[in-house]
Amino acid sequence: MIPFKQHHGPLTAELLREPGRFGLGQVPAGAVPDAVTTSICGFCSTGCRLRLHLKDGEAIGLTPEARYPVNLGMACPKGWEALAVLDAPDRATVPLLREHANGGLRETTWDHAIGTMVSRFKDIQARHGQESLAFISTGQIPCEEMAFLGALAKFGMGMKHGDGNTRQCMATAVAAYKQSFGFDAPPYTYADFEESDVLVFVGANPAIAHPILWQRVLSNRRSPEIVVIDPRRTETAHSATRHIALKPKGDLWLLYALARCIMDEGRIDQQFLNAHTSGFEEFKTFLANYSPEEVEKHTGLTPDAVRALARLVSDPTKRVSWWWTMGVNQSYEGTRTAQAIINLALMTGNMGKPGTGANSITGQCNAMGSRLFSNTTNLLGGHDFTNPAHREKIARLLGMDESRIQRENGWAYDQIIDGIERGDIKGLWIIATNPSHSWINQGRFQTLRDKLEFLVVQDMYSSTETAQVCDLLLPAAGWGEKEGVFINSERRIGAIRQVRKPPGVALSDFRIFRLLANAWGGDLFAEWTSPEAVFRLLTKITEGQPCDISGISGYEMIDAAGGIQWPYPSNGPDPSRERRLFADGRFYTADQRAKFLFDAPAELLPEEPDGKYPFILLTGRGSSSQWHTQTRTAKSSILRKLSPSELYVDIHPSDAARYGISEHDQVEVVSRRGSLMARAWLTPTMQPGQVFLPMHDSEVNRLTHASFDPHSRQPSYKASAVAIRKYKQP
Ligand SMILES: Nc1nc2c(c(=O)[nH]1)N[C@H]1C(S)=C(S)[C@@H](COP(=O)(O)OP(=O)(O)OC[C@H]3O[C@@H](n4cnc5c(=O)[nH]c(N)nc54)[C@H](O)[C@@H]3O)O[C@H]1N2
Ligand SMILES: Nc1nc2c(c(=O)[nH]1)N[C@H]1C(S)=C(S)[C@@H](COP(=O)(O)OP(=O)(O)OC[C@H]3O[C@@H](n4cnc5c(=O)[nH]c(N)nc54)[C@H](O)[C@@H]3O)O[C@H]1N2
Ligand code: SF4
Ligand SMILES: [Mo]
Repeated sequence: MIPFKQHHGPLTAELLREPGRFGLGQVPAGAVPDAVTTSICGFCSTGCRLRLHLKDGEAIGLTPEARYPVNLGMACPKGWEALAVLDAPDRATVPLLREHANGGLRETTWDHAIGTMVSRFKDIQARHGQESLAFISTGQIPCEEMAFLGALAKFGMGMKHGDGNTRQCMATAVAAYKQSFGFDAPPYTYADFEESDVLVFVGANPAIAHPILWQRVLSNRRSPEIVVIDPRRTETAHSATRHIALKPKGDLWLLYALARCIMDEGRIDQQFLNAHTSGFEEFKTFLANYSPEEVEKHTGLTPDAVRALARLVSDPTKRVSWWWTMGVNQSYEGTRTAQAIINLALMTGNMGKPGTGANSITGQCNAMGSRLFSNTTNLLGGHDFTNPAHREKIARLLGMDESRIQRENGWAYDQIIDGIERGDIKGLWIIATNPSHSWINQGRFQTLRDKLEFLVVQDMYSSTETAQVCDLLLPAAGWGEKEGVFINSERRIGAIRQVRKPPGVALSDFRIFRLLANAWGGDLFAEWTSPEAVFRLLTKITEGQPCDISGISGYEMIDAAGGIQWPYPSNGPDPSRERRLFADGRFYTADQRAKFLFDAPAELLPEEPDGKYPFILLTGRGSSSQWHTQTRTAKSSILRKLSPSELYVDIHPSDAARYGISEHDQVEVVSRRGSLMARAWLTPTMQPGQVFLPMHDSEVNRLTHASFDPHSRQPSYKASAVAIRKYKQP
């Protein structure tokens, strides 16, 4: 059989324009809808709005909304298929409980499930201390639900440690913005894709991962230069005007060399620097050792190529915008890399104006919401657990005693995992994430299962790798079966609606949290009666913060406005439909100046390739129709058709020749931690010495090497040492 691998960029672009090819997105023949409502898509952070066509209150089809300022009538394959993935035989329809360690999961009632969870968790706390419970949350449930979860776990149940899958994803951007700007504040609006003269994508593959944003780039009428900095010649790089094929993790060296060239050639915006930044003089001194010649061995780029790029991104007649995602965030030095991008935007004055900015594109549909409301890294509403005034404010607004709020930050994801290994964490609650597949160096994660006395998983599907090993599965409603708000990459708040009944006795995460809050005891959550009631509470909590949305009265206002970007304070909000931050050059730091932050890059990768493991393994998104661990997208026959039918590994033809590997051969990919089998896909889009695996296969994270950024503690999924060999049947 010849394995199938798509060239998704052009294909997707073609399909986007021909929605007729997606049968399921549309209203089936013969069915006549009697009403329409709207909802933000529940996959990626683009935040496209969909029109749901209803019959008797149930959605029977959908179409992308033409007048929404985000997607302008477009949707990618996942959006079109959003309803199809709800009807799957492995939906979790009833609570499942493992009564005995070696027994199977058995159906039970909600009463028994919730009662058991509460008694097991309380028993663990009584025997091992308050801090022996932890939770792992998500960027994929609405703000109201994640706020409820974070508040219930921390203030209600007294957990100190809780983190989310956003640690795998956005933690670096959060840390970088907080340190540089004083608040986690991506400054842009999507119109900037169309307003730029030069767009630089660093470690980002939007043609695959944010296809509708990529369509916005393609509709830029200013004949922009589009630069893609990525070791691979990705679908995005193919359609860009310039591809900078740097060495993996050569980014920090390259970005410093660019800054050095810009400084040497006197192309800085001194006026902006003087008025709105601090630390530039120190940065100038630091740059002494970063000439393009000095960094060449780390970037793999010629000094001429670096100088030419430096001229392009510092052209004072051009609007230059910088965009980054996981090629930057998922790195052991991601925070400084993101800040090196911020530094370049600042020193060239590309900030706060149309078509500019140092812009992190978010990943999951509500990762931006989790950054403000998950109550994990930040206290609710972008506040700080260690700040007494913040604790007092939140306690007052929630009508509770301040002593319920932890005074210190809890552990990050990897520290929670270490805590399990040490025996400090005995009970774990995982909501809307699938770490047995997605966490780095998964083998280790899986061995920790037995160290937990009680593992609760709350998911839409009972078949996920993590659900399979839990003690209690709480069946959750998914997107389309509940309501709330998401915040997209450009800080736009949009509402999702219930258009389907959850299957069986599955409940929305919101209702599950209510059941738990009641069963746990105390009356902290008496007012948390509905998602919209909680939304109103959250708007109050943000008052006075950079993300102040106290001017938003409720869901109706959001819908009518076409989504609302934060900030939207109650006094004098700017009502424009598209708004960017920092137009006035005032940042959220104490002196209102943006900070130049920098550090010397590491000389070596955390796991350098060597004689035994000579290749660098890159991982990432494989196609527009696959979502992460595939619990959802694998359920649509159309999305399955648009995805590769087998796991493949991209290899440069010269490497394949050296190892006697031919196209479509079975290849073993081996790291110090594990191995897997994949079909060889020989492609010059790879550089020699590097191979690529899509993250959607459950085995890929067996190989990855766990290293972390010291500021953000985000895992470095994109640089592990591996070997490849042609598989020979024994
Ligand atoms: N179809 C689809 N779309 C998605 C998702 C999905 O699962 N499927 N997930 C969503 C989520 S949560 C996220 S976070 C985003 C992720 O969106 P992206 O970050 O765009 O996706 P990735 O493929 O993970 O990584 C981007 C690129 O980083 C490159 N890269 C690897 N190492 C380096 C390096 O050292 N330097 C540089 N400059 N580049 C490097 C990789 O080659 C890859 O092309 O996508 C979102 N959209
Ligand atoms: N090697 C490698 N690994 C990676 C990455 C990489 O680039 N390379 N990327 C990382 C990144 S950026 C991310 S974001 C993570 C993603 O990793 P995960 O978060 O583990 O991936 P998902 O498949 O999105 O998992 C979401 C889970 O929530 C369930 N779910 C969906 N909606 C709901 C809901 O409304 N309620 C409940 N209760 N459950 C729901 C889904 O069924 C699914 O099981 O993967 C990370 N892992
Ligand atoms: S681009 Fe993202 S938000 Fe838009 S339809 Fe696709 S998955 Fe949904
Ligand atoms: Mo992500």
